[in-house]
Amino acid sequence: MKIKSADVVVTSPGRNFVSLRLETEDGVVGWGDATLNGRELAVVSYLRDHVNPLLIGRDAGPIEDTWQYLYRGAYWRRGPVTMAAVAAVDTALWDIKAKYANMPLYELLGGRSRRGLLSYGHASGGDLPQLFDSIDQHLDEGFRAVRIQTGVPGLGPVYGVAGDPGDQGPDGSAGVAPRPSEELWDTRAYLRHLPAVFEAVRAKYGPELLLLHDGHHRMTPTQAAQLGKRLEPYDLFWLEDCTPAENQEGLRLVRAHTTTPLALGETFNTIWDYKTLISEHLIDYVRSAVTHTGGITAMRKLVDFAAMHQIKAGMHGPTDVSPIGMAAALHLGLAIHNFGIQEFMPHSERTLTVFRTSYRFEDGLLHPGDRPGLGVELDLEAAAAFPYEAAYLPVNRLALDGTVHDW
Ligand code: GCO
Ligand code: MG
Repeated sequence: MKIKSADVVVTSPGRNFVSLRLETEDGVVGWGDATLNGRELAVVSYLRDHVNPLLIGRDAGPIEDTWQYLYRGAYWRRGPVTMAAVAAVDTALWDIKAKYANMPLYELLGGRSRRGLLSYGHASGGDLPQLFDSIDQHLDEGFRAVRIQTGVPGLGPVYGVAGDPGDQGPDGSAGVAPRPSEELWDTRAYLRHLPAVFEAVRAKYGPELLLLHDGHHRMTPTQAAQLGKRLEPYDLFWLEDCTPAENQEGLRLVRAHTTTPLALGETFNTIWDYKTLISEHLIDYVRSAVTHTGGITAMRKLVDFAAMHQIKAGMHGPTDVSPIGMAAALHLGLAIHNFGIQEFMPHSERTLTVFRTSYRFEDGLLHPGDRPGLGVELDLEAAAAFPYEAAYLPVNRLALDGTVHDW
Protein backbone atom coordinates (compact mmCIF):
# COMPACT_ATOMS: atom_id res chain seq x y z
CA MET A 1 0.00 0.00 0.00
CA LYS A 2 2.92 2.33 -0.72
CA ILE A 3 2.30 5.68 -2.41
CA LYS A 4 3.75 5.61 -5.93
CA SER A 5 2.81 9.10 -7.14
CA ALA A 6 1.53 12.40 -5.76
CA ASP A 7 0.30 15.00 -8.25
CA VAL A 8 -1.48 18.33 -8.00
CA VAL A 9 -4.20 19.08 -10.54
CA VAL A 10 -5.26 22.70 -11.08
CA THR A 11 -8.34 23.28 -13.16
CA SER A 12 -10.74 26.18 -13.67
CA PRO A 13 -14.06 25.00 -15.10
CA GLY A 14 -15.66 28.35 -14.20
CA ARG A 15 -13.64 28.79 -11.01
CA ASN A 16 -10.30 27.49 -9.75
CA PHE A 17 -9.95 24.17 -7.98
CA VAL A 18 -6.81 22.52 -6.63
CA SER A 19 -6.91 18.74 -6.21
CA LEU A 20 -4.34 16.24 -4.99
CA ARG A 21 -4.11 12.84 -6.65
CA LEU A 22 -2.30 10.04 -4.80
CA GLU A 23 -1.79 6.65 -6.36
CA THR A 24 -0.55 3.53 -4.62
CA GLU A 25 1.81 0.95 -6.15
CA ASP A 26 -1.13 -1.36 -6.78
CA GLY A 27 -3.07 1.34 -8.66
CA VAL A 28 -5.56 2.64 -6.07
CA VAL A 29 -6.17 6.38 -6.54
CA GLY A 30 -7.22 8.78 -3.78
CA TRP A 31 -8.37 12.39 -4.19
CA GLY A 32 -8.11 15.37 -1.84
CA ASP A 33 -9.34 18.96 -2.18
CA ALA A 34 -6.80 21.76 -1.52
CA THR A 35 -8.74 24.75 -2.91
CA LEU A 36 -8.11 28.04 -1.10
CA ASN A 37 -10.20 30.65 -2.90
CA GLY A 38 -8.10 33.54 -4.24
CA ARG A 39 -4.81 32.07 -2.96
CA GLU A 40 -4.85 28.77 -4.85
CA LEU A 41 -1.28 28.67 -6.13
CA ALA A 42 0.23 29.09 -2.66
CA VAL A 43 -1.23 25.70 -1.74
CA VAL A 44 -0.10 24.22 -5.07
CA SER A 45 3.48 25.18 -4.26
CA TYR A 46 3.21 23.98 -0.65
CA LEU A 47 2.13 20.58 -1.92
CA ARG A 48 4.36 20.28 -5.01
CA ASP A 49 7.53 21.71 -3.53
CA HIS A 50 7.34 20.56 0.09
CA VAL A 51 4.82 17.81 0.77
CA ASN A 52 4.52 15.56 -2.26
CA PRO A 53 8.22 14.53 -2.29
CA LEU A 54 7.73 13.25 1.29
CA LEU A 55 4.79 11.08 0.28
CA ILE A 56 6.45 9.01 -2.43
CA GLY A 57 7.28 5.56 -1.06
CA ARG A 58 5.34 6.22 2.17
CA ASP A 59 2.79 3.67 3.39
CA ALA A 60 -0.73 4.99 2.64
CA GLY A 61 -2.15 3.10 5.63
CA PRO A 62 -1.20 5.05 8.80
CA ILE A 63 -3.28 8.20 8.26
CA GLU A 64 -2.95 9.66 11.77
CA ASP A 65 0.83 9.22 11.60
CA THR A 66 1.05 11.00 8.23
CA TRP A 67 -1.14 13.82 9.57
CA GLN A 68 1.14 14.32 12.59
CA TYR A 69 4.24 14.00 10.39
CA LEU A 70 3.05 16.84 8.13
CA TYR A 71 1.61 19.03 10.92
CA ARG A 72 4.30 18.67 13.61
CA GLY A 73 7.12 17.80 11.26
CA ALA A 74 6.90 21.15 9.44
CA TYR A 75 7.54 22.99 12.73
CA TRP A 76 5.49 25.94 11.31
CA ARG A 77 1.98 25.01 12.30
CA ARG A 78 -1.54 26.03 11.38
CA GLY A 79 -2.54 28.64 8.80
CA PRO A 80 -4.86 28.27 5.81
CA VAL A 81 -2.18 27.25 3.29
CA THR A 82 -0.61 24.58 5.49
CA MET A 83 -3.93 23.19 6.65
CA ALA A 84 -5.45 23.04 3.15
CA ALA A 85 -2.39 21.06 2.01
CA VAL A 86 -2.57 18.70 5.01
CA ALA A 87 -6.33 18.34 4.39
CA ALA A 88 -5.78 17.27 0.80
CA VAL A 89 -3.29 14.55 1.80
CA ASP A 90 -5.50 13.35 4.65
CA THR A 91 -8.66 13.23 2.51
CA ALA A 92 -6.86 11.38 -0.30
CA LEU A 93 -5.57 8.81 2.21
CA TRP A 94 -9.09 8.22 3.58
CA ASP A 95 -10.34 7.84 -0.01
CA ILE A 96 -7.64 5.21 -0.63
CA LYS A 97 -8.36 3.36 2.63
CA ALA A 98 -12.07 3.19 1.90
CA LYS A 99 -11.42 1.98 -1.65
CA TYR A 100 -9.17 -0.78 -0.25
CA ALA A 101 -11.96 -1.71 2.15
CA ASN A 102 -14.40 -1.55 -0.77
CA MET A 103 -16.73 0.62 1.30
CA PRO A 104 -18.13 4.14 1.06
CA LEU A 105 -16.07 6.31 3.40
CA TYR A 106 -18.93 6.90 5.83
CA GLU A 107 -18.89 3.18 6.67
CA LEU A 108 -15.25 3.41 7.77
CA LEU A 109 -16.16 6.43 9.89
CA GLY A 110 -18.65 4.35 11.85
CA GLY A 111 -21.58 4.00 9.48
CA ARG A 112 -24.57 6.25 8.97
CA SER A 113 -26.31 8.08 11.81
CA ARG A 114 -29.18 9.37 9.64
CA ARG A 115 -30.91 8.87 6.27
CA GLY A 116 -29.38 11.98 4.72
CA LEU A 117 -28.06 15.45 5.53
CA LEU A 118 -30.39 18.40 5.98
CA SER A 119 -29.00 21.12 3.75
CA TYR A 120 -29.51 24.80 3.08
CA GLY A 121 -29.30 26.77 -0.14
CA HIS A 122 -28.52 30.43 -0.80
CA ALA A 123 -31.62 32.55 -1.41
CA SER A 124 -30.83 36.16 -2.18
CA GLY A 125 -32.09 39.23 -3.99
CA GLY A 126 -31.35 42.91 -4.40
CA ASP A 127 -34.84 43.65 -3.07
CA LEU A 128 -37.76 41.74 -1.52
CA PRO A 129 -39.49 40.62 -4.76
CA GLN A 130 -36.19 39.19 -6.06
CA LEU A 131 -35.57 37.54 -2.71
CA PHE A 132 -39.04 35.95 -2.70
CA ASP A 133 -38.44 34.59 -6.23
CA SER A 134 -35.19 33.08 -5.09
CA ILE A 135 -36.80 31.51 -1.99
CA ASP A 136 -39.61 30.08 -4.18
CA GLN A 137 -37.04 28.56 -6.50
CA HIS A 138 -35.23 26.92 -3.59
CA LEU A 139 -38.52 25.54 -2.23
CA ASP A 140 -39.29 24.11 -5.68
CA GLU A 141 -35.89 22.40 -5.66
CA GLY A 142 -36.77 20.76 -2.35
CA PHE A 143 -34.76 22.83 0.13
CA ARG A 144 -36.19 22.94 3.65
CA ALA A 145 -33.73 25.59 4.79
CA VAL A 146 -32.52 28.78 3.10
CA ARG A 147 -29.89 31.37 3.81
CA ILE A 148 -31.31 34.87 3.32
CA GLN A 149 -29.09 37.71 1.98
CA THR A 150 -30.35 40.97 0.46
CA GLY A 151 -29.12 44.25 -0.88
CA VAL A 152 -29.08 47.20 1.50
CA PRO A 153 -30.88 50.43 0.44
CA GLY A 154 -28.34 53.09 -0.47
CA LEU A 155 -25.49 50.62 -1.04
CA GLY A 156 -24.27 49.08 -4.30
CA PRO A 157 -23.67 45.36 -4.85
CA VAL A 158 -23.32 43.31 -1.65
CA TYR A 159 -21.24 40.13 -1.48
CA GLY A 160 -23.40 37.03 -1.12
CA VAL A 161 -26.33 38.54 -3.06
CA ALA A 162 -26.91 37.24 -6.61
CA GLY A 163 -25.62 39.66 -9.24
CA ASP A 164 -22.68 40.86 -7.14
CA PRO A 165 -19.46 40.89 -9.25
CA GLY A 166 -17.63 38.91 -6.55
CA ASP A 167 -20.60 36.60 -6.08
CA GLN A 168 -20.27 32.99 -5.01
CA GLY A 169 -22.52 31.63 -7.74
CA PRO A 170 -21.64 28.33 -9.38
CA ASP A 171 -18.97 30.01 -11.48
CA GLY A 172 -17.88 32.25 -8.62
CA SER A 173 -15.11 34.76 -8.79
CA ALA A 174 -12.95 33.36 -11.60
CA GLY A 175 -12.02 36.04 -14.09
CA VAL A 176 -12.20 39.10 -11.80
CA ALA A 177 -8.41 39.47 -11.87
CA PRO A 178 -6.09 41.37 -12.19
CA ARG A 179 -7.39 43.22 -9.09
CA PRO A 180 -10.09 42.35 -6.53
CA SER A 181 -13.36 44.17 -7.06
CA GLU A 182 -14.21 46.67 -4.28
CA GLU A 183 -17.55 47.08 -2.57
CA LEU A 184 -18.88 49.75 -0.25
CA TRP A 185 -20.35 48.98 3.14
CA ASP A 186 -22.40 50.69 5.85
CA THR A 187 -23.09 48.59 8.94
CA ARG A 188 -25.69 50.97 10.39
CA ALA A 189 -27.74 50.89 7.16
CA TYR A 190 -27.51 47.08 7.16
CA LEU A 191 -28.61 46.81 10.80
CA ARG A 192 -31.60 49.07 10.14
CA HIS A 193 -32.65 47.09 7.08
CA LEU A 194 -32.18 43.41 7.92
CA PRO A 195 -34.85 42.86 10.64
CA ALA A 196 -37.54 44.14 8.26
CA VAL A 197 -36.38 41.61 5.63
CA PHE A 198 -36.78 38.73 8.08
CA GLU A 199 -40.13 40.08 9.22
CA ALA A 200 -41.36 40.07 5.60
CA VAL A 201 -40.01 36.57 4.94
CA ARG A 202 -41.64 35.12 8.06
CA ALA A 203 -44.92 36.88 7.24
CA LYS A 204 -44.94 35.34 3.75
CA TYR A 205 -43.57 31.85 4.43
CA GLY A 206 -44.78 31.12 7.97
CA PRO A 207 -42.97 29.64 10.96
CA GLU A 208 -41.77 26.28 9.56
CA LEU A 209 -39.16 27.28 6.97
CA LEU A 210 -35.62 27.19 8.41
CA LEU A 211 -33.95 30.57 7.92
CA LEU A 212 -30.25 31.38 8.16
CA HIS A 213 -28.21 34.53 7.65
CA ASP A 214 -24.50 35.20 7.07
CA GLY A 215 -23.14 38.40 8.69
CA HIS A 216 -19.84 37.74 6.91
CA HIS A 217 -17.65 39.08 9.75
CA ARG A 218 -18.88 42.64 9.24
CA MET A 219 -19.98 43.51 12.80
CA THR A 220 -18.29 44.33 16.07
CA PRO A 221 -19.40 42.21 19.05
CA THR A 222 -21.68 45.07 20.20
CA GLN A 223 -23.33 45.40 16.79
CA ALA A 224 -23.67 41.61 16.56
CA ALA A 225 -25.39 41.54 19.96
CA GLN A 226 -27.84 44.21 18.74
CA LEU A 227 -28.60 42.29 15.55
CA GLY A 228 -29.02 38.94 17.31
CA LYS A 229 -31.52 40.53 19.68
CA ARG A 230 -33.50 42.21 16.90
CA LEU A 231 -33.71 38.96 14.93
CA GLU A 232 -35.01 36.87 17.85
CA PRO A 233 -38.71 37.25 16.89
CA TYR A 234 -37.95 35.61 13.50
CA ASP A 235 -36.52 32.41 14.98
CA LEU A 236 -33.34 31.97 12.93
CA PHE A 237 -31.70 28.57 12.56
CA TRP A 238 -28.45 30.50 12.82
CA LEU A 239 -26.71 33.82 12.46
CA GLU A 240 -23.33 33.11 10.86
CA ASP A 241 -19.99 34.89 11.27
CA CYS A 242 -21.43 37.84 13.14
CA THR A 243 -17.85 38.98 13.95
CA PRO A 244 -14.43 37.90 12.64
CA ALA A 245 -13.96 36.13 16.01
CA GLU A 246 -10.18 36.15 15.93
CA ASN A 247 -10.83 37.50 19.40
CA GLN A 248 -12.83 34.52 20.60
CA GLU A 249 -13.65 36.19 23.93
CA GLY A 250 -15.60 38.87 22.03
CA LEU A 251 -18.35 36.31 21.52
CA ARG A 252 -19.07 36.38 25.27
CA LEU A 253 -20.65 39.78 24.77
CA VAL A 254 -22.79 38.59 21.85
CA ARG A 255 -23.89 35.50 23.74
CA ALA A 256 -24.81 37.44 26.86
CA HIS A 257 -27.30 39.53 24.90
CA THR A 258 -29.02 37.20 22.48
CA THR A 259 -30.40 33.67 22.16
CA THR A 260 -30.22 33.73 18.35
CA PRO A 261 -28.11 30.63 17.56
CA LEU A 262 -24.61 31.43 16.33
CA ALA A 263 -22.49 29.68 13.69
CA LEU A 264 -18.85 30.49 13.15
CA GLY A 265 -15.52 29.34 11.80
CA GLU A 266 -15.38 29.02 8.00
CA THR A 267 -12.03 30.86 7.95
CA PHE A 268 -10.60 28.93 10.91
CA ASN A 269 -8.19 26.12 10.25
CA THR A 270 -7.53 24.26 13.50
CA ILE A 271 -9.32 23.10 16.62
CA TRP A 272 -7.31 25.70 18.55
CA ASP A 273 -9.18 28.53 16.82
CA TYR A 274 -12.31 27.25 18.56
CA LYS A 275 -10.94 26.52 22.02
CA THR A 276 -12.74 29.30 23.92
CA LEU A 277 -15.77 29.33 21.61
CA ILE A 278 -16.45 25.66 22.21
CA SER A 279 -15.41 25.21 25.82
CA GLU A 280 -17.56 28.20 26.88
CA HIS A 281 -20.40 27.25 24.49
CA LEU A 282 -20.24 30.67 22.83
CA ILE A 283 -21.46 29.26 19.50
CA ASP A 284 -23.94 26.59 18.39
CA TYR A 285 -22.44 25.38 15.09
CA VAL A 286 -18.89 24.93 13.81
CA ARG A 287 -18.53 26.10 10.20
CA SER A 288 -15.15 24.66 9.21
CA ALA A 289 -14.77 22.71 6.00
CA VAL A 290 -12.83 19.45 5.79
CA THR A 291 -10.87 21.21 3.01
CA HIS A 292 -9.61 24.06 5.20
CA THR A 293 -9.19 22.36 8.55
CA GLY A 294 -6.67 19.61 7.96
CA GLY A 295 -8.97 16.94 6.53
CA ILE A 296 -11.25 14.24 7.91
CA THR A 297 -8.83 13.36 10.75
CA ALA A 298 -8.78 16.89 12.17
CA MET A 299 -12.42 17.69 11.46
CA ARG A 300 -13.51 14.56 13.31
CA LYS A 301 -11.61 15.68 16.41
CA LEU A 302 -13.14 19.15 16.14
CA VAL A 303 -16.73 17.88 15.91
CA ASP A 304 -16.14 15.43 18.77
CA PHE A 305 -14.89 18.31 20.95
CA ALA A 306 -17.95 20.34 19.88
CA ALA A 307 -20.26 17.45 20.77
CA MET A 308 -19.20 17.63 24.42
CA HIS A 309 -20.76 21.11 24.52
CA GLN A 310 -23.97 20.41 22.55
CA ILE A 311 -22.47 22.18 19.53
CA LYS A 312 -23.17 20.75 16.10
CA ALA A 313 -21.48 20.61 12.71
CA GLY A 314 -22.63 23.01 10.00
CA MET A 315 -19.77 22.51 7.57
CA HIS A 316 -18.85 25.16 5.01
CA GLY A 317 -20.06 24.14 1.54
CA PRO A 318 -19.68 27.02 -0.93
CA THR A 319 -18.82 26.38 -4.57
CA ASP A 320 -15.17 27.14 -3.85
CA VAL A 321 -15.00 23.87 -1.89
CA SER A 322 -14.60 21.38 -4.75
CA PRO A 323 -16.89 18.39 -5.24
CA ILE A 324 -14.10 16.32 -3.61
CA GLY A 325 -14.23 18.50 -0.48
CA MET A 326 -18.03 18.43 -0.54
CA ALA A 327 -18.08 14.63 -0.71
CA ALA A 328 -15.69 14.47 2.27
CA ALA A 329 -18.09 16.66 4.28
CA LEU A 330 -21.05 14.49 3.33
CA HIS A 331 -19.40 11.23 4.43
CA LEU A 332 -18.37 12.77 7.74
CA GLY A 333 -21.73 14.46 8.26
CA LEU A 334 -23.60 11.22 7.64
CA ALA A 335 -21.50 9.35 10.20
CA ILE A 336 -21.26 11.73 13.17
CA HIS A 337 -24.00 12.12 15.76
CA ASN A 338 -23.78 15.90 16.23
CA PHE A 339 -24.57 16.86 12.66
CA GLY A 340 -26.64 20.06 12.33
CA ILE A 341 -26.96 21.16 8.71
CA GLN A 342 -24.87 21.17 5.51
CA GLU A 343 -24.45 24.21 3.27
CA PHE A 344 -25.10 23.22 -0.33
CA MET A 345 -24.33 25.45 -3.30
CA PRO A 346 -24.61 23.17 -6.32
CA HIS A 347 -21.59 23.31 -8.63
CA SER A 348 -22.04 24.34 -12.25
CA GLU A 349 -22.63 21.78 -15.00
CA ARG A 350 -19.16 22.62 -16.32
CA THR A 351 -17.54 21.83 -12.97
CA LEU A 352 -19.41 18.53 -12.89
CA THR A 353 -17.99 17.54 -16.27
CA VAL A 354 -14.56 17.58 -14.61
CA PHE A 355 -15.52 16.14 -11.22
CA ARG A 356 -17.65 12.99 -11.59
CA THR A 357 -19.71 12.90 -8.40
CA SER A 358 -22.04 10.30 -6.95
CA TYR A 359 -23.60 12.34 -4.14
CA ARG A 360 -27.26 13.22 -4.51
CA PHE A 361 -29.83 15.72 -3.24
CA GLU A 362 -33.32 14.36 -2.63
CA ASP A 363 -36.20 15.86 -0.62
CA GLY A 364 -33.95 18.49 0.91
CA LEU A 365 -31.43 15.87 2.10
CA LEU A 366 -27.95 15.24 0.72
CA HIS A 367 -26.45 11.75 0.55
CA PRO A 368 -22.81 10.92 -0.30
CA GLY A 369 -23.76 7.83 -2.33
CA ASP A 370 -22.47 4.29 -1.92
CA ARG A 371 -19.48 4.01 -4.22
CA PRO A 372 -16.28 2.88 -2.49
CA GLY A 373 -14.21 5.78 -1.12
CA LEU A 374 -15.38 9.37 -1.48
CA GLY A 375 -17.31 8.59 -4.64
CA VAL A 376 -15.80 11.46 -6.65
CA GLU A 377 -13.32 11.00 -9.50
CA LEU A 378 -11.60 13.81 -11.37
CA ASP A 379 -11.45 13.40 -15.14
CA LEU A 380 -7.89 14.48 -16.00
CA GLU A 381 -8.61 15.04 -19.67
CA ALA A 382 -11.65 17.21 -18.97
CA ALA A 383 -9.67 19.14 -16.33
CA ALA A 384 -6.88 19.95 -18.79
CA ALA A 385 -9.33 21.88 -20.98
CA PHE A 386 -9.77 24.52 -18.22
CA PRO A 387 -6.42 26.10 -17.25
CA TYR A 388 -5.94 28.23 -14.12
CA GLU A 389 -7.28 31.79 -14.24
CA ALA A 390 -6.01 34.36 -11.74
CA ALA A 391 -8.95 35.48 -9.59
CA TYR A 392 -9.53 37.30 -6.31
CA LEU A 393 -12.30 37.59 -3.78
CA PRO A 394 -13.64 41.14 -3.40
CA VAL A 395 -12.49 43.73 -0.86
CA ASN A 396 -14.88 45.79 1.29
CA ARG A 397 -14.55 49.50 2.19
CA LEU A 398 -16.71 51.74 4.36
CA ALA A 399 -18.98 53.94 2.25
CA LEU A 400 -18.40 56.81 4.70
CA ASP A 401 -14.66 57.27 4.16
CA GLY A 402 -13.18 54.34 2.26
CA THR A 403 -11.62 52.54 5.23
CA VAL A 404 -10.94 48.86 4.45
CA HIS A 405 -13.55 46.85 6.36
CA ASP A 406 -14.15 43.19 7.25
CA TRP A 407 -16.35 41.43 4.74
C1 GCO B 1 -20.44 30.93 2.93
C2 GCO B 1 -19.30 31.84 2.70
C3 GCO B 1 -18.71 31.88 1.34
C4 GCO B 1 -17.31 32.47 1.43
C5 GCO B 1 -16.42 31.93 0.39
C6 GCO B 1 -15.04 32.52 0.43
O1 GCO B 1 -21.00 31.01 4.00
O2 GCO B 1 -20.71 30.13 2.05
O3 GCO B 1 -19.30 32.97 3.46
O4 GCO B 1 -19.49 32.51 0.39
O5 GCO B 1 -17.34 33.85 1.37
O6 GCO B 1 -16.39 30.56 0.55
O7 GCO B 1 -14.20 31.82 -0.39
MG1 MG C 1 -20.15 32.29 5.37
